[in-house]
Amino acid sequence: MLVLHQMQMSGNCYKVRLTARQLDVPIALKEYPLHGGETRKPAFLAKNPNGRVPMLEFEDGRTLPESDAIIWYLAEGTRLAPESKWERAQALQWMFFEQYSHEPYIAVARFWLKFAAKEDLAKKQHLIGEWHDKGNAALGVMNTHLKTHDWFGGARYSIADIALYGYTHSAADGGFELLEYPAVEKWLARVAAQPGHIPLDESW
Ligand SMILES: N[C@@H](CCC(=O)N[C@@H](CS)C(=O)NCC(=O)O)C(=O)O
Repeated sequence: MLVLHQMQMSGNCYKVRLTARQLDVPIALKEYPLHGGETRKPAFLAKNPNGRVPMLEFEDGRTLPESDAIIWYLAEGTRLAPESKWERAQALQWMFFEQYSHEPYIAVARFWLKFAAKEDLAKKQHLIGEWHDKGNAALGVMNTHLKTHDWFGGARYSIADIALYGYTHSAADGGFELLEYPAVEKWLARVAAQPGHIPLDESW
């Protein structure tokens, strides 16, 4: 069976659980503590030299890190993968956007504001303004797109939506005000209404 090395509260890991659940792909979970540093130890680094989860491990020993690569792999050839060459390129466009312009600010603000110890957050205080400015810029870009489109990867719900949902739905944890982005709020509700949807904290 596939094994997902993960942290339950990570939005990147949630993307993989949500995709697997909606496609009925059986996976087992191996949980790592949020603050344990376990993924930076030699046993894990031998499997993913980048020292991060999520990482999918196959029965033959192959390993695949990076949330968006994993959900792309799981979705290939299924209803969650966009059908046409143009839609697949659009999905990739938004998945790269998520990794470069969205996750580094919205996920990082959430991690430090919700999960870090107060004394550690104090050392990052000077960065919060930049996280919020750039995260709000990303939410604004999404809101503009969603004024004229229902989804991010073409005509229907796909892994591009899952990639962006991972941290957008929990952005309030990082101090973002989603009421300012009404088209994003409506899209969040559409995603949550998809068959087989599970919340981030649902046990496996
Ligand atoms: N670009 C990666 C980011 C992965 C990432 O930042 N993982 C975090 C949890 S969300 C992690 O493993 N943190 C532990 C560490 O950095 O030691 C992805 O999308 O999978």
